[in-house]
Amino acid sequence: MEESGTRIVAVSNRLPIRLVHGPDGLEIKPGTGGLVTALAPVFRNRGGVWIGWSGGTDDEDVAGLMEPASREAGYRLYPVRLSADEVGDYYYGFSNEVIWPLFHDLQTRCNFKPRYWQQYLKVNRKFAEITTKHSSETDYIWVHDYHLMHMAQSLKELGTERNTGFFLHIPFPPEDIFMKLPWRAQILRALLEYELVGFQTMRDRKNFIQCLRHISSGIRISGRGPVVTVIVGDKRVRVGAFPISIDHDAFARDAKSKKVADLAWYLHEALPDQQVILGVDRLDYTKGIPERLEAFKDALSRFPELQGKITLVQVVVPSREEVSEYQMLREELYRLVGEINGKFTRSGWVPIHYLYRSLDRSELLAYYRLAEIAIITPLKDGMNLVAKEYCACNLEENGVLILSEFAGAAAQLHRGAIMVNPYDVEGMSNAIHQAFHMDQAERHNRMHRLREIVHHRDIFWWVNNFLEAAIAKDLRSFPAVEDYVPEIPLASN
Ligand code: ADQ
Repeated sequence: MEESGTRIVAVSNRLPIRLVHGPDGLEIKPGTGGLVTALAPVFRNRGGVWIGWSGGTDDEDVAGLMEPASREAGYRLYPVRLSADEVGDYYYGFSNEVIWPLFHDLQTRCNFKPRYWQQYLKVNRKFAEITTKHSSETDYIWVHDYHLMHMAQSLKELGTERNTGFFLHIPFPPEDIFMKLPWRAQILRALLEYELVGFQTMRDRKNFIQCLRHISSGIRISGRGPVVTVIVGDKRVRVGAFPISIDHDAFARDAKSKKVADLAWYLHEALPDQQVILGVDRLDYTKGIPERLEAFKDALSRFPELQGKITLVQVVVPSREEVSEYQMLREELYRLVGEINGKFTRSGWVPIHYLYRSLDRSELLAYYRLAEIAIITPLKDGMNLVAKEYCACNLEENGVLILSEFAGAAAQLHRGAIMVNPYDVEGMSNAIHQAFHMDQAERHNRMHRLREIVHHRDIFWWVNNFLEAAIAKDLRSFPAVEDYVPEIPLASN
């Protein structure tokens, strides 16, 4: 690959922006998240490109808004326009009713409609066409997540020669679950069309390689360590584990700000003489929220000394609300919170404070800072960034992290956290009791260890690792800009 001219072309289902209906019509607002923060400096210096769906349907004309947005961002944004049918069958259908539940080991929630698969292929091809149009042979095409597993193959079908890499943000399931997928062989073969396939953990990488043995008896593995080469017939594909992370320093710095510190103090003042136990999740059945509420109820019953002394602050961010399963989960959570609060509330103490909304960054960081305990218990999760964000913001190093064994983050954080099985209600309830009584010395030892890991293995480490495996380059090849702001400042802001 030509060294001096390499641009990175990121391709993901969604562009790093949000469309909002303002008083003057449709407006573009910046997206947030670790990926944008990490990739933006690379793009601004090397003229990178980001391709993705804007979030609207094609009756909304977003193309005109992209020009000023790209100018401001310092890199190009190209929208993929999707029709309402495509959004229905490719996004809500195949991506979220087939791959999402299956890859989180919840196969009974899958809806294997053949129509979804056809639309998935069609939309992956559409992404490939737009990528072909807006990239050249010297570019590196970095494709993100389960919506676009077929894209490298679509590029080849179009005759487009590109160096391509793929990163899966969600888990890769064990073979006995993956093999339920009617299109299992097509998906595996499509993934082998990438030059590099990245997973969150070694467990995911192992599952993928085991599944490959089903489509080819003669696969060979060459190399050792987190990135190996898999040889299947005449194909050689690099396959690696790259645990994603956060911009640790930005979280720690912002958590230290006066605004966050004041807010944290103010919020905790309203809960005097209590330990706050914090849960923060997107509304999703994979996050294990009902099981966690049951565990909290069990802890209040079996360990009555906790009553009046501990408050669960559960933040749930609305997500995929158009889908009936998510509406049912929302109702179930309201019912459970009502039941527990109805049973235990007494004058001056409400056991669960339930926040069903998106928080702004200061408010989220204030909750991270003030909570004595964080409880993060997904049934399965690719990584779980909330766990890392909590540690980064725990400046006093006196918080306790209760973490599910089935979060990808467990592979890195298991030594400092209290590990739990999210299906084991009594086990989680015991963990709450243990965290509540943990002395300061043990809290400090554990949290110090956790923060070291999150500090050293941050989002820049992750981008470096992936790029080194992909194109033998790291972020130093893309010089930093003085005025870099870790958000896309868009004209319409
Ligand atoms: P998610 O399933 O979305 O991501 P997670 O990793 O926890 O899960 O990220 C959630 C993000 O939302 C966090 O960065 C958090 O700060 C933010 N957030 C949470 N609550 C919020 C609130 N109330 N207001 C505002 N923001 C809030 C998928 C995979 C994960 C994987 C990531 C990254 O499912 O397993 O870790 O991608 O690869």
